[in-house]
Formats: sequence, structure tokens, C-alpha cells
Amino acid sequence: MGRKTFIITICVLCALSLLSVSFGLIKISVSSNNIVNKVALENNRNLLAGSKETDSVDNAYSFSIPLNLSAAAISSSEIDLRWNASDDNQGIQGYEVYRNNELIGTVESPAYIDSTLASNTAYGYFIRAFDAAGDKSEKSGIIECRTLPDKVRNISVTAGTTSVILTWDKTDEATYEVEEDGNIQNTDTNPKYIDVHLQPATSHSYRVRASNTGGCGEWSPTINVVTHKLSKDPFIEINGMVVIESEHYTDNISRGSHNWVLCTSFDGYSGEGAMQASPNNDASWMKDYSKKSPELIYKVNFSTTGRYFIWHRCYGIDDHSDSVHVGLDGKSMETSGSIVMDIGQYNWLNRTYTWARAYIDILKTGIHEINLWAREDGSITDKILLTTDPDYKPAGIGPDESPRSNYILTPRM
Ligand SMILES: [Ca+2]
Ligand SMILES: [Ca+2]
Repeated sequence: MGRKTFIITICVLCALSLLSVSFGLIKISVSSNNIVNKVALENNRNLLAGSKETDSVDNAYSFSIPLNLSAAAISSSEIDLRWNASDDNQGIQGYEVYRNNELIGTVESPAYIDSTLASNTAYGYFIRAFDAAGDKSEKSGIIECRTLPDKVRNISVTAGTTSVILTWDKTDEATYEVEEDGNIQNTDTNPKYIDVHLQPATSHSYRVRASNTGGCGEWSPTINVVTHKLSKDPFIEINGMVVIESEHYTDNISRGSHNWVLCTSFDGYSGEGAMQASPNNDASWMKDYSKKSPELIYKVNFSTTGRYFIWHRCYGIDDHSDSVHVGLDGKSMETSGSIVMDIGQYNWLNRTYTWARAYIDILKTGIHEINLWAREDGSITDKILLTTDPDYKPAGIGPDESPRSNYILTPRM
């Protein structure tokens, strides 16, 4: 507001007064006997008193139109307007500023900050120059500008072992930027950000701001989040589904010369990586594998009994390195042994060596062990999904990992 200077010349219709004001080369006289201002220029332009005569003379000195009007949103409530000074300085006393066709102010110099506007709202502006007599130039071009969005509201944070999910209230006509540990990540119009591939028990900071055609709004306060430490707590089955990153085992048991090791050699894994039966030297375990093959154990707390189809996201190295066995509570199961893989890509499969669908039956609620043994070394397991829905088929990296019993939903900010 400090940049605005109002120089409004008021026509005072007072019966006996006579007011004279000097503005550089301009002298204005206002008389009650005239219904418009009399204007006299000190350079001896003899302007006539009276509306008709004044109009006709001033038209001879018509101003240029204010050019190059620009508008920039500088906050959620302010728009900064600039334009070129009209080049006919003789007699120009100021400029009228119009917002949405309504006069909102006058200024002496070619700049104006419109304030007290609504956030994330588009406004149209034009400018007219005027002289001491109140004569006006043509309108400038109309320019439209949108105020910046407000800070995003109701940011909700969900921390996992290797992931953080942020959601917030949607702002109309806006996209969002998320700053993660000091780096700005571009996002889209979806008010959600999913950060994956984080390490367990590490600290991360986030800020979110909305952007529109006017620019970027203010950042939200910084949100500090700590991912959960690797847990041995059971995964929690919800609504007949449990999703497990293979690298989040409860136990990892080496047998013979083989064990399961974290593998990040092949792009496309979910979570922090996948687990590979290593070394890959042509070993295989077709029988007695529950006693001889390296094993990964996952504890799951089931509240829903029934048949669970086993979807396995996996990566086969070659046709001697592309199969595992799944079991329940330490026992091998005919319905879930010899689960095969696609070679050379991560893919979800739900079939055994005989092309049958792989499944286990959970007969009692409570905590059970899901066991995964290597069938051929070199095989890679990325993610395991158990579902009671026979029609469900995961795609991509599949759904987010299921919560564990220490899972925390942080309160809304
Ligand atoms: Ca092999
Ligand atoms: Ca994984």
C-alpha cells in the first residue's frame, strides 16, 4: 500500500469557494459556477471553462493508452500491477486502476498493488490515464492474473518402514510441489505424495506448497518424519489381504552353503530391494526343502480365515534360477510348493510348476508363519501378496505393504 499515492483531484461544488492547485505545469481551478474543472496550462494553453469546450480542447491533447500492463501475483491476497508511463506527459496527472471493470484506485506513477484479494482467484485489470480535467485515455489492454494459493491444509503423514505418504486437502486449479530433504519434487494435481526407497529408522523432512498460473504459494510448515525401524512384528492381514516386502522377513535362515541376500541388481523391485538365494551355482531343492533349503520366514496376524491365493512378485535369472516353495507354519504344502517365475523381469505370478494356482488355507485366526524356501538358487523374491479374493490380480509393484503391529498413523496437522 505504501507504493500507492493517491492524487485525486476532487471537484468541490461549493457555492462561494475557489480552489487553485498547482501540479508542475498544470494549474487547476475549480469553480462552483462550472460543472467541470477548468484547466489552465502555464504554457499559455488557453483552455476554456465549461464542459463542452473543455472536452473539445482536451481531445486535441488526447493521451496515449497506457502500454505493457503487467500483473504479478505476489501473495495469496496481492497482485502487483505495472505499466509504461503514457508518453504524453503534458497534462497527465495519474492513472485509474480498474479491477473486473470497477475503478479501485488512482495513482500518480505507473504502478499499483491491489491487496485484500481472495486467494487462488483470477482478476482482470485495465488502466486509464487521466488529466486534471478528468479527461481519460482509452483503456489499456486487459490483463488477467490469479492470486497465489493459500498454504495447503490438513497435511496427513503416514510413515512406514521404507516409505512416507503425505496427503492434504485439494486446492482448486492447483498443482503441488513437495520438498523432500531440501530437494523439490514436482508432483501433479493429486494432493498426495508417496516417498519410497527410504531406509528404515531414518529422519526425513517435507514441505508442501500449491502452485497455480500466478505462481507458487507459501510453503507449509516443515514436517519431520522418522521411518520405522525394521520390525519383527507380525504383518497384519486386513480384509482378507496381506502384502509383504520379501526383504522384510522375520527370520532369515541359511542352510548348507546357501542363504538369502538382499538384491538390488535388477531395476524394478518394490521397497528397498529383493532377496536372492545365493550363491547361484546350480543348486536346487526339490524334496525335503523345509529342512535343506535356505528359508525366509514372515509372521502374519490373520483375522480372516479361508483360502489365500499366493501372488508372488519375483524375478527369474534363467531356467535354473526361477522357482521357490511357499509353506505355512514351517511345513511344506502341496498347494504352494514349486512356485515358478518369469525370467528376466519382475512380475506377479500365482501358479505352481503344474500351472495350478498357488494357495494356502488359513484355518485359525492369529499369528502364523509364512515360509519361503529356495527351489533353485539364484531365484529372486521381491514381494508376497496373500488374498482371499480369487479375482484379485496385483499389477505394477502392487499395493503398499501391510502394516505391522507397531504401525503408526501420525495425527493430522
Ligand atoms: Ca540357479
Ligand atoms: Ca521388495
